[in-house]
Amino acid sequence: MTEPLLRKEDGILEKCLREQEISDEEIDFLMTGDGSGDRDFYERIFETARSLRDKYFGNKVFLYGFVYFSTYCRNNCSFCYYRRENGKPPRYRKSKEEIVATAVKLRDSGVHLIDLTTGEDPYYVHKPERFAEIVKEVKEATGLPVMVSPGVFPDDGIQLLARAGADWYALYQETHSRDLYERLRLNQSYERRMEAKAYAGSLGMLVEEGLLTGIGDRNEDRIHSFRQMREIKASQVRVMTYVPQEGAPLKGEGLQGFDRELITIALLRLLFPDALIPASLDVEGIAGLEKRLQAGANVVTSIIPPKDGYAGVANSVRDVDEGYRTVEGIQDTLKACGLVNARQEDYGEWVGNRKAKGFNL
Ligand code: SAM
Ligand code: MD0
Ligand code: SF4
Repeated sequence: MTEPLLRKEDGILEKCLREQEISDEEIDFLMTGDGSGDRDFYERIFETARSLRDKYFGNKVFLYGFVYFSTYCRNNCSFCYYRRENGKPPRYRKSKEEIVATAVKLRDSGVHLIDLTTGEDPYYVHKPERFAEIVKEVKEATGLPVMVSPGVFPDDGIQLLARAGADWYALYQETHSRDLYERLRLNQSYERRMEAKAYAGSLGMLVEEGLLTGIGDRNEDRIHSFRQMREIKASQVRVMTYVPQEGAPLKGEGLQGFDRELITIALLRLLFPDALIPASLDVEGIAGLEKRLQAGANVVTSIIPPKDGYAGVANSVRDVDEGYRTVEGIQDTLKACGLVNARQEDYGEWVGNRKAKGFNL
């Protein structure tokens, strides 16, 4: 009898399951594949990612309500539909009352967190107390944890957000390779963006870091980013495929069937087994949810109330008014993956425990 051959990836995945560190060369191997073009190769990686997710989260997923309440922006990111120079997107700034009412509606529909997002709108950047007031009222009205995604705020503004009770600061570098960063976030300081999230962490907020793929990023860029994500102690880590936009100059590399994003989601799970990892409805809408969850994600983000005039980012309108980007609209997909909505108290507990571990500091 011949012994079955131990494939190289089996040894690496075994280490991941035991939560032992794997080398950059091994990460690169998992990303590149074994050259056989074998779908099974990736399926084994996804399966390992799912086992690690199950170990920490069981079959429960968290759901994030997305409230993009101002689409004005002072920046000109080359990849973004809402960049200053683009005349195409609808520009709106919702009132505090509208925002609170939307957040309550999202809470009642079953989401676990409210993500309060804006462009870098001078109306808020120069008067951060306005953003802080919204955080306070949304927390009071919903009783849910709140994430803020305001872009780069000045330190005193970040302080106001922390004091108002913001639980999370989301600020995506997109890449940690300077040359790429400079082509994406035009005229924005790399350091200041990193410092802002570190400062938010030092005030007790949890931090979300994120990457874009399909922007000319190579394996080594993403491997470098994984290290940076660890260094800043990000508690939520994401990757999204760049979706080309009308009126945005970045051409990108096409959508590659989203394979690069999926393998990166799985690698994030292998490297950060107990972290939150989003499957965003903003990239491909409901059609792309199942494969992102099957790659190891455990949070569904970009749930948007239909017909209230709120936009997504990478896909500003897709599936929104059709009602697929809702808690109800994703239930069949969750079921197909053997997953269920967590309870609202499960999420509050997770956030509380993560803060108590000093993960943010
Ligand atoms: N204005 C704030 C900022 O830039 O930090 C908050 C907005 S946040 C919702 C914008 C994020 O959406 C970006 O950091 C990027 O990761 C993602 N995004 C924007 N445009 C995209 C696109 N065309 N394709 C994929 N992701 C995109
Ligand atoms: C998402 N459209 O989760 C949202 C957004 C901002 N914190 C999140 C990129 O996909
Ligand atoms: Fe503005 Fe954020 Fe879009 Fe950049 S990604 S243009 S900062 S809304």
